[in-house]
Amino acid sequence: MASMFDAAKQVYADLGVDVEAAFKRLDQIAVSLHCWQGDDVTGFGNDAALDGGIQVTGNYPGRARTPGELRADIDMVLALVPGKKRLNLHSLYAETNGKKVDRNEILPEHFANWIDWAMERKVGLDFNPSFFSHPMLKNGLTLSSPEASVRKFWIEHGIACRKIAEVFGKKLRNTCITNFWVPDGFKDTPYDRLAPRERLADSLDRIFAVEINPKYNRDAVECKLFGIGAESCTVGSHEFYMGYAMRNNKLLCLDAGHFHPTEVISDKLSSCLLFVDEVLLHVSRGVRWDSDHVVTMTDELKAIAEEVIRHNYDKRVHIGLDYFDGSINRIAAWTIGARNMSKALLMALVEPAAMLKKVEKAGDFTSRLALLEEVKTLPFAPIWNEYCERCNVPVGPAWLAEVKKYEAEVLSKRK
Ligand code: RNT
Ligand code: ZN
Repeated sequence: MASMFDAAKQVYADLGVDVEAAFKRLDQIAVSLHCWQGDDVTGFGNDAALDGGIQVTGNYPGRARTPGELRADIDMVLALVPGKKRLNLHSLYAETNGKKVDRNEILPEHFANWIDWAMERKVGLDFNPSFFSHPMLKNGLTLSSPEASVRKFWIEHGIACRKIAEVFGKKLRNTCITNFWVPDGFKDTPYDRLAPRERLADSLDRIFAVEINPKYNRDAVECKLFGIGAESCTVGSHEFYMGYAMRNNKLLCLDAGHFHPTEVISDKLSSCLLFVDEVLLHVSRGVRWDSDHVVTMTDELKAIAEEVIRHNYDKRVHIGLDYFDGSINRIAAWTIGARNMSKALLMALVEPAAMLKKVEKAGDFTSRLALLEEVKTLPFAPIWNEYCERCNVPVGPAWLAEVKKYEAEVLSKRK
């Protein structure tokens, strides 16, 4: 194995690529694992079915049903994915000890177990208010509802979540990124598209008016093209949030599945980051619609990673995963997507950057195309395997055997 790595390393060195430097840089780039892949976005103590225009399909056995099961499953994923990781929680994952605590009343203490868990593993936490799967989502609207009482409830929820996030950041000494995604939209064509947008902006202003130290928490806003049952107009569209983030100094969240099918977020990064300081990514894979399929090694995934690496956005782009597949082993789904994200970053890190820059600058587009094509068949696998080995995670497909064992010993017993 070592000799294959050494040979591959030399191939890259001949192209001016420092593989050891690539490893070091990758060690510093965190990928935030979305807790909701483990239980089909169900959460705890929540009786409402998943709504808000998102959907999980499949009923593969072994879904995590309790906080303990979910944390055990995430531990499994942490042991299979190389590189730096964070955990992204939704407010749905509060632990209230069987007590009914409504969303506008959740407190940091309801996340005490998660904080302990994160502290022990030295992983940062990210957070999300949950504006769905709740009776106060009325006529498909929350923060943009015409009913003041509905808006008030969700504004309180947003504020409660930011206060929880602040505690995450403070206790873990690691800035939390809180993402606001609001499903609000219309199944059929509205007459007035402006008023709901004015109300959404106003509600967000009220949520963000509460001062939280940015050292502990920073907020992101996520746009969307459409959801199931909200096909004709989404209140929080791309233009809405691009404008909101720019004016209010928020992070812009770009979800790979939230645009027209031929539109890609990789191309948006260099534009958005000219005008907003930081971006949050929801790396996902939409198939025909925002279907949140497991992240695979697509051209777009590679392009997203390339944009981050080529423009040195390591600190300005926060990488999170966002998909939910209940049709296959959920731990495998998590692992495949997370390993692919990390792998795509490493691929981007070992591009012959200096050569590519040089030929492009010289206007030699022939060489640029030739090089970009040659790169595709360089001996990357031994480089990736070496990285996995150094991170103490399984090399190659060996992770799958561990998932199968866990399935036999743990998941299959969950009835
Ligand atoms: C929905 C958004 C949002 C959710 C999660 C669960 O379209 O992508 O990010 O997937 O918050
Ligand atoms: Zn998303």
